[in-house]
Amino acid sequence: MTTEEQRKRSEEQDQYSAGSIQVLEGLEAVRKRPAMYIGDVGIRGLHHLVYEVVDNSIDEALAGFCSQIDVTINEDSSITVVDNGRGIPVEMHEKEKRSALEVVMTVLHAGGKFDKDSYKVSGGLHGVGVSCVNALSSRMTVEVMRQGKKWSQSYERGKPLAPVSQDGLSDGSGTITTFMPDDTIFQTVDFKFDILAARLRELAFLNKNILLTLTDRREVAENGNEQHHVTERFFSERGLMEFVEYLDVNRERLTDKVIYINYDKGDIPVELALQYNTSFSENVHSYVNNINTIEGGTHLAGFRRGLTRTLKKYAEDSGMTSKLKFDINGDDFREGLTSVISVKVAEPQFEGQTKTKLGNTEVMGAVDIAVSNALSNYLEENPKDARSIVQKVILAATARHAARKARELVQRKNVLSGSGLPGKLADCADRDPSVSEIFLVEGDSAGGTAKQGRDRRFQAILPLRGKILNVEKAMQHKIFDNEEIKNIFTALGVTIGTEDDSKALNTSGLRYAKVIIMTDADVDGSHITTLIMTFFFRYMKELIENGHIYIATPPLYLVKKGKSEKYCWSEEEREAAVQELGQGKEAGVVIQRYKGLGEMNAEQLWGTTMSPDTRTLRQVTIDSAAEADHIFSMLMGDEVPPRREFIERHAKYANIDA
Ligand code: 0RA
Repeated sequence: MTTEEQRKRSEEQDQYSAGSIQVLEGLEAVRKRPAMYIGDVGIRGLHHLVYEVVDNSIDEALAGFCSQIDVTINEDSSITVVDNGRGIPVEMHEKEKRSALEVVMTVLHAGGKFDKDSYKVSGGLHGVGVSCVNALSSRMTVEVMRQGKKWSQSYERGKPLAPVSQDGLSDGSGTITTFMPDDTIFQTVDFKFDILAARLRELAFLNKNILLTLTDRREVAENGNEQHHVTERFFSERGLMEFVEYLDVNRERLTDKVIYINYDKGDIPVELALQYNTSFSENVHSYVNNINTIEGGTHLAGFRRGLTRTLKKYAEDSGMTSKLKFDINGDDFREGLTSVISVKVAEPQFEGQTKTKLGNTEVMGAVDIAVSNALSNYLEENPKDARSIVQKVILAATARHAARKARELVQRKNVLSGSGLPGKLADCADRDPSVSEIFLVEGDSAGGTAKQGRDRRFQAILPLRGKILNVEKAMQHKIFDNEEIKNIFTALGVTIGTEDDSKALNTSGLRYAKVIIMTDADVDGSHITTLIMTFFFRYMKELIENGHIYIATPPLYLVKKGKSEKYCWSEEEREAAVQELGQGKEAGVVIQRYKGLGEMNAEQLWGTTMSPDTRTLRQVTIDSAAEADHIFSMLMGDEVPPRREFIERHAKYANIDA
């Protein structure tokens, strides 16, 4: 919805909400078509409910009245959000003839209307109003502490159970919101600690000096003899500067300090932090009113423009680029650059497929000017850093030219050699991508078993030799020189690079709807999966975003007794199988631990891991781009990381064939 439509809609709401019947109809609409309001009714939509409630408290903090927000996943999986703001107003609403609190909770888009002076920044993607959360909750309770008193009201599916009541006295002020998502609406009501933690961490970086906490009461952690609930605290004093440091934990920095720009003199506050590192990828994360603008937009365009022009001018004036035989383009200025840009826009226009692209044209110039001014000052004041940056840019331009040659070679080879498909690929018979799948298999031997076991009509196999290149640490021309990576590109039918954008991806020729990574269920296998996922994340992100990337899950155990066999994917399943087959006695039960795909024969591999009727595939999704970036930089850096755990946590468990 555009802001214009939103305004019209809320005006309509005002006219119609004279009687309570219409008001209830308003929330009925949310229950009838929840996806229209919160995006979807899956795991994403579920977590949006929490963001919505937290956003209101963040607004209160941005208005200067709230310093702490505590989020709790309760034992019964409901959510409680506590803030120490002024408390939602409870006085009589003139027009509505009932408490303002009740109006906020039961009228669509009524949030934030009572205080026209406060700077309300949330909006767009969420910002649908806490009444939507109420509508989609089987029950909800709001408690307000204000002026020494305490008020509360409870609801079921958005309907008040009683008028707002004053229940007692209070010391401080604030708002406590508790809600239980309606399990008749959501596919799952199981909140994920990590997803909420990633968002709260992001909010802490984006809004410095607010303490955010997340507690999980479903779990109890043991600490010596003491038991306590798992709580994580998120607080940032240096905001975006710390955000960039967090994203780059394991990357080697090119300059000592993060460059920080905070420009809030004009109508559009611009905050920006950037740091060059020795890697070769660009990691830019952009936000508008705390919303991650995945598709970019005018703020990002302004940033790029300001950065390119300022650095180019500095490089030319310094004479460092005078001997260069080829041009430097925009890409070169951003290789190895990690940055976060955050703008606050009063009436944001969100466009694009997922409504995460900023459209307001006035923002472009504002960001451009902020970046140019601050960056040229920085370069003048820090000549040593400036030289390092320009040298890095020259290196990037040089590598880009080498990469283009390597890439052209790859593409020419494809055109010349008939089908152009890699020799190692055992392709499927069907040419319809929508029903075809490809398994990327670790090692030639497992590849051989998979070739025997597969259904060749729709399943293709591409064996990969040993460890694949760590793209996080390699230069671009090395990447396109790598045999396994070339094979992945050509087998998938995906091409990369155009004249003006060396990383532009063309997926229109994608030959398989499902790209399935299949590796051993051991530490090495996890490492290889991580390397392949890093490659997809950096070079074929669209395939992840469009739901094409999956991880196969081979079994961990085979429990046998006589002729009876049971495959198991967890310790619990193994225990259960031992009980079942042993019938309490356990005698004669043999447990076989599978470590490698090679330990299974073709038939077993088909039955457990490849057959759409029996397998479980994990779909790879990106819940938080910033968190994924941080994790990949951590995993692929020098320190040995908990990779297995990472994969377990970040690959969504989805039996998509069922
Ligand atoms: C508008 C006005 C005032 C408070 C709030 C909004 C408010 C809303 C939420 C939602 C969650 N927590 C909140 N805290 C405060 C107060 C106006 C006044 O006191 O004069």
